Amino acid sequence: MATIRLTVAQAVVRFLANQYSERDGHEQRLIPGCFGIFGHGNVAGVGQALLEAQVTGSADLPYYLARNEQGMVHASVGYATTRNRLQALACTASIGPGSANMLTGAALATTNRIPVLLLASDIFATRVGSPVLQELELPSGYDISVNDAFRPLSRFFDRVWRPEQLPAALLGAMRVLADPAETGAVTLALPQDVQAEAHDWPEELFARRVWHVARPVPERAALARAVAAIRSARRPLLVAGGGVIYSEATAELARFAEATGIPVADTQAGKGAIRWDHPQAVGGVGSTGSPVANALARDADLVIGVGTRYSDFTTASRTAFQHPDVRFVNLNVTALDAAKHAGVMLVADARAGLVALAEALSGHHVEDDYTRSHREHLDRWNHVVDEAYHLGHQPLPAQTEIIVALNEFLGERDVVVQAAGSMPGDLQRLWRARDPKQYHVEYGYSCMGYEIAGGLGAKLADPEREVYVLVGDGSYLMMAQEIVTAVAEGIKLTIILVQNHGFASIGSLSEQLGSQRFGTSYRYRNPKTGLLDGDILPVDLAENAASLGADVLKTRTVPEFRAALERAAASDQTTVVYVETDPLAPAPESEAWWDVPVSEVSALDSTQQARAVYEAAKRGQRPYL
Ligand SMILES: Cc1ncc(C[n+]2csc(CCOP(=O)(O)OP(=O)(O)O)c2C)c(N)n1
Ligand SMILES: [Mg+2]
Repeated sequence: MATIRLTVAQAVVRFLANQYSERDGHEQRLIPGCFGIFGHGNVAGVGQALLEAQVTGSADLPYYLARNEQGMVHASVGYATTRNRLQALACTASIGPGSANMLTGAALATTNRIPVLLLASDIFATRVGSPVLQELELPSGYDISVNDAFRPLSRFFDRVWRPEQLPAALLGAMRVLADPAETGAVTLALPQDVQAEAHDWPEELFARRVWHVARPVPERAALARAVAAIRSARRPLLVAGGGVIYSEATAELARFAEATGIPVADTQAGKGAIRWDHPQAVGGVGSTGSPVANALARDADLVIGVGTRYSDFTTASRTAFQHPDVRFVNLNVTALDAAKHAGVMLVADARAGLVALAEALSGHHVEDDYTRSHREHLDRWNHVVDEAYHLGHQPLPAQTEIIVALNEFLGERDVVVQAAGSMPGDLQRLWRARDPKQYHVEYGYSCMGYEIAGGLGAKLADPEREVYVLVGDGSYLMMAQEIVTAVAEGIKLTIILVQNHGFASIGSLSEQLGSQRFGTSYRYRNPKTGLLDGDILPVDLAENAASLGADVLKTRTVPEFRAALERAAASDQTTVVYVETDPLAPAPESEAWWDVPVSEVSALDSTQQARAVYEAAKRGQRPYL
């Protein structure tokens, strides 16, 4: 057996450079690059291996230096989301806090079912010098390190204590990354001494390897059950989730909707699965959805979930579907999701499943009355949205006007990126998506700080598209540092920084729940009230962005904002368009609920009143058994 002598880290790099994924006959690199931040634990292991690969040309694994480890995992998720999970990036971090900083990113990736390979550096396998700097020393076991915290967050976790374990660990990691049902964060914990240790590897380890990304087809009996349920439904509603987009099943979804007349609502991850102006599209469903989709959901006797995990936002905390006999048919590549709400399980790839359903339902069409009723409702809603588009709110614009101006400005293939705050709700209600990859809102984990980093990854994955990041001031303050990475790498982002001096989202939620906007604005502490309701702080986030190397355009009105978008589009530099908005401006309602428990006993009137409202809403919650 021919062997090659390399360190463990050199072997990892060479192996990763030779992995490919394939779906529908198209091949691409499975791991086309690596983000990283070096420290002890990876600087002389994986870091040396990446350097050697670049200098000698022995392996092709481009390296991107990030500014925060959480940010680099977000960027990788942005990348893999854009590539429909066919490609993922690796992330290398130093031991202790460097790797621990990736934990939030791991949770985000796994929650959203997006692949990312985390190369977490670990304490010495030999333990000769223990405890090393940044080692968590637990009296209960010396083989536990901070990296064990990745176990519940990873779809695959392995710690390579010895070089001999590496080949199996690498193959296991690739299998999970490329499996649409299992994918998420994959963590390989690499002890710092093992990374630098040499070993004789079989040459075959580095052969070009292609991982087939499967499109499982539905079982015939399951298909028959699903078809029977759909044929017998009078008021079916299809809920399109992110799985439709990842599976590239949007054309098949449109055909299915046209052939059957079944209306299609979308989720946050699924927006763009159907064009907003498709005759069967009824907008977002759930807590932040459109009243049209929510009215249809309320009366639906059958919900056909395709590629959705039915988060509480989608089901309005299990109040969205109120028909006494509502049933579910769930087409999903993941059995976990297909089984939800005691649904008829159709475990399959979204595209393969939709094709099979369309074929088996040939000639079937919902009654004309049903189609007519939702069309009228939709026309009324589109009128409401048009009005929200041009509110003319004074003196500061409403956030909805900014979103809408952006929506109107964006080209068909341009991308909007968001994650947390009040914007995902406004976006789900108002955004008119014209391309499956236009709406990039991370709302599985809804992580403040994803926006800029995720946008960086999205742009890296598809440089031909213009990427517009919408970020609130709170989220900007949590994680703006990847602007520096964008500037250094010459990756152009247009970042719209929406300043409203705190948490418009949680502020309004707090008020609604009787907590009086407590602790949700970024203001001076007021000596009179003892609360953070004093003057506005002397904080200039526009200057902050400029200090990170971005071009900055400050705007105060919608026309100024539009002009700034024009200038940003004409530039090839990362540009921050700064805009102040009124956090109290009105926005159209979803007419749907979200379950956030209110204190059962309280000395505050506001809380008692909110509790009464909460208890009434809670009675509408259904188990869907
Ligand atoms: C990392 C993280 N911490 C806390 C939260 C809870 N949270 C959701 S939205 C929000 C406020 C967001 O503020 P900002 O970005 O300014 O957006 P706005 O609400 O003003 O639109 C908070 C604290 C979260 N989603 N993510
Ligand atoms: Mg804010």
